[in-house]
Amino acid sequence: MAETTNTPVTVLGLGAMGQALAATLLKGGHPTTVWNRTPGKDTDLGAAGAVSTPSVAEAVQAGGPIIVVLFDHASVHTTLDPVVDELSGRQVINLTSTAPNEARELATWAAEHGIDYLDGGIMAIPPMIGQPGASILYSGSEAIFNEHRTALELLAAAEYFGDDAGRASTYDFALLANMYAMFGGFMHGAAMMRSVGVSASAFAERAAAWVTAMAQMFPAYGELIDSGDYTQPIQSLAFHKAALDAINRASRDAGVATDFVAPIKNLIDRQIADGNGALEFARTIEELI
Ligand code: FVH
Repeated sequence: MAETTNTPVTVLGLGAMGQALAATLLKGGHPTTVWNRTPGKDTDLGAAGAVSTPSVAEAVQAGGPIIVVLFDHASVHTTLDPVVDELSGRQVINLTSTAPNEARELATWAAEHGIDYLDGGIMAIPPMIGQPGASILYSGSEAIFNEHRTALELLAAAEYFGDDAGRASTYDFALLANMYAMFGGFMHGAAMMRSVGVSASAFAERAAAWVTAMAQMFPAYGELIDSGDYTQPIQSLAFHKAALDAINRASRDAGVATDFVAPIKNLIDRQIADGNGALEFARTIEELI
């Protein structure tokens, strides 16, 4: 069924993200009903035309898809379990960050109760919602995705990854793991620069440019990893061991703890101990699986 901007939408959860999503749906012309556990987070949305309800049961009566954007997997069950009968035959789009198996559990729970379920991983922070650069990754019910794609695209670029409800979340968490390693590297670098009187702000621009340039290596690493042949290294494990050992010494001299870089050094050291020093650095992935 093709969607119109008149399609009503319910948003459960008015944290920073829920408020951003609801405000964008309202702006896009969707009659929007909102609910939050703690009252008082609906003031701006109410002024913008949202209908705020005191109970989840009333919120879901509004019709249309129900977007859930709560703290975690447990809070989704706490919120939806009491209204499970009212949800039968309805469409739930869960944008709460849940681990892949938690998303799959919710999809199974939904199916057992006659609820159509789409899971989503938000790759954006609240101010990015409705702006270029934001994306939301979906998996689970293709019917929900297709029917409401226009509304979903209002929020962020929308991409569908198949009927395994845990797949979008796997992408989400894989990308977040990438992000946290990158942020950790920045903290370490900024701590080193502080030892020579350079501010983190001054370091930030240079670090961003460097990380952007180095990210160009991902496709080459991807090809190597997929081939499973590490015998023609771009740079060997022995090369990277020398670099990590030097970073360790430099950090120690600067009085900087090595907590962020130690895990990667440990992985390389283990590979070297196994006699793989001449092989490609990307072989470290084989230590993880
Ligand atoms: N904010 C962000 O940058 C990230 C970006 C990527 C995706 N995440 C995920 O989105 C979910 C919601 O995030 P949020 O930013 O809205 O989070 P908070 O502002 O902390 O709001 C949390 C809402 O959850 C409600 N809540 C918490 N526990 C319960 C519960 N047991 N029962 C019912 N509701 C609950 C909370 O209500 P209240 O504390 O105001 O009563 C808020 O509405 C999240 O999964 C992120 O990982 C955002």
